[in-house]
This record gives sequence, C-alpha cells and structure tokens, in this order.
Amino acid sequence: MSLDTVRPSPGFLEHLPIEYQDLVNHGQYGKQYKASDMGKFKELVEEHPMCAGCAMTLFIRLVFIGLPRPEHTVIVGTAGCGRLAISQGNVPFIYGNYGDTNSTASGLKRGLELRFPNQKKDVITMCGDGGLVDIGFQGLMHSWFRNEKFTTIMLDNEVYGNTGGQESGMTMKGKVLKMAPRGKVDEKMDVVGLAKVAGVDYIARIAPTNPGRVLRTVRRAILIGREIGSTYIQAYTSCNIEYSIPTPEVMKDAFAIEKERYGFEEIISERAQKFLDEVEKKKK
Ligand SMILES: Cc1ncc(C[n+]2csc(CCOP(=O)(O)OP(=O)(O)O)c2C)c(N)n1
Ligand code: SF4
Repeated sequence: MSLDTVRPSPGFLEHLPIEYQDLVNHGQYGKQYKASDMGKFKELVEEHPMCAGCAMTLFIRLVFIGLPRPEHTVIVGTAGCGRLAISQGNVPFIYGNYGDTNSTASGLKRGLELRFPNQKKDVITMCGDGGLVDIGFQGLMHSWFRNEKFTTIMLDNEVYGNTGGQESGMTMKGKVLKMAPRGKVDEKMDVVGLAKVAGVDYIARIAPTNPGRVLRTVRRAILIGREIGSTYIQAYTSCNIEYSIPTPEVMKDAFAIEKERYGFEEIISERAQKFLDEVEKKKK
C-alpha cells in the first residue's frame, strides 16, 4: 500500500509477468492521468468478466483512472455486478458482507489513521444500488450521520443486475422488470436528498457521458473524503441486459437519461468548498 510495495526489488522486475512490468513502468502509481491520456498508459483495471458494453464497467474504469493515489487506496465492495470488475483492479479490495460495507469502511479508515499517522489513506465503498440503499441502508446512513471520512460511490443501474432483474429502491416507479412483472409501485429513492439531510460534505450525481468530468468528480470526492468528511457519488450506470439496451446504444441511453432526469449535480458544503479552493489554488 505504498509505492515501495508496488516496486519490485532490484533485479527482480525482469522475471515478473509482462502485465506487472507494464503496471510498474507504465502504470498509474504515483502519477495522475487525464481522460485524454486513456489508451496511453497501463490502467489499474483492464480485464473483467462483466457483460460486453456494460456502462458500469466504463464508469468503474474511469473511477480507477481518477484515483488520486491508488497506492494508498482501499476499496470496499459487496455482492453485485460491479465487484466482478473492481476485484480485478490493482488496488486492495475488501469484499464486504451485504449490508456492512459502510460500517467496514468506517472502521477501516479509522484503523488506517491510527496505523499510518503520517500517511493519509483513501477508503472508498463502491457498490450497486441494491447493495447500498436496500440491504446496506442502515450502515450507509449512519456512516453519513457520523461524518466518516471516506467516499461512497453508488453504481446505480436501477436494478439488481447480478441476480437477474429484481427491482431496487432506485428503480423508477412503474418500471417493469423480469422479476418485477407488475411494475414498481413506489418512487425511486432520493438518495441525493438523504445525503443532504445527513450533512454529507460533497454530493454528486453523474452519468458517464463526460470522462473528464467523471475523473474530476472522483478526485474531488476522494480528496474531501480523505480530509473533511463523508462524500457521495451517485452514478447512472445502465444495465444493458436487464433494460434490454443493445450494446451499441448504451452511450445513447446514458446521454438521453442524463438529459431527462440524471443531469450532473454537485453539492459542496462550505468547509469542503474552502478546502477544495485551497487544493485547487495550490495546483495552479
Ligand atoms: C446476504 C446476501 N443476500 C443476497 C445475495 C444475492 N445477491 C447477490 S448480488 C445481489 C443484487 C445486487 O444488486 P445491486 O446491489 O443493485 O448490484 P448490481 O448487481 O445491480 O450491480 C443479490 C441480492 C447475496 N449475495 N448475499
Ligand atoms: S447484468 Fe447488467 S449491470 Fe451486470 S454486468 Fe451485465 S449489463 Fe452490467
């Protein structure tokens, strides 16, 4: 979990698999890339077993590129499609039990602060809408009310994709799914609104239509989560299988949903804004 642990001992590098050599020589550790650099460096997550063209995979790939310090990051996830790709990334991953991701992340961040007082570590929970706000609701809300310093990312595909199409709290009212044949009765949960009520320091709602914006949002959320308090990103990551979106139409769908009801929104607390201004001023 530091640059020292990813660098092989002298003389050993040439004996490692080519993928690992590429990761050390051309990877993201200790560097920051832009969206326009994609394809020119070795990414932290490349191969994965998710469905071809799944927008969630694109978003996860962008999150990994956006990590400000991957060598000092731990990701917590749980059952659901996303963990199939997240667990392939070259960042430590904890496969939390259902419902306890945000409790695990709370303890982990506090423990890391005690264990590494001179080196800040970034903790992120990244899971599906079902995992976070249905089954994980209690842990999620309490981590926010306690103002725990880590980032929560919801991969909102508005369905339980991994188990074949049950409705979630984030499914739109009236939506008919394979395992919700009569259509969803209730409204989509307003989790951005809940985050506001809980006093989350940085909240963003986003669709993966603008890679540069995703990277900037991820970095802002992680920096504020590292130093100030809880942060939350809610990302529209369509499920082309359960929503029957033909693979070539996935981005068209993302643009259409963004325009209709998933427009980019960023809500930043006063103290988080002050912190961001300082960080962004230093960078210039
Ligand atoms: C305790 C427990 N209950 C149920 C399951 C079955 N299960 C696996 S993935 C999943 C749904 C995940 O839905 P979501 O979090 O929305 O993620 P998605 O697959 O849509 O990305 C369920 C219910 C499980 N693995 N463990
Ligand atoms: S089932 Fe849906 S969310 Fe899961 S990998 Fe396939 S397209 Fe993506």
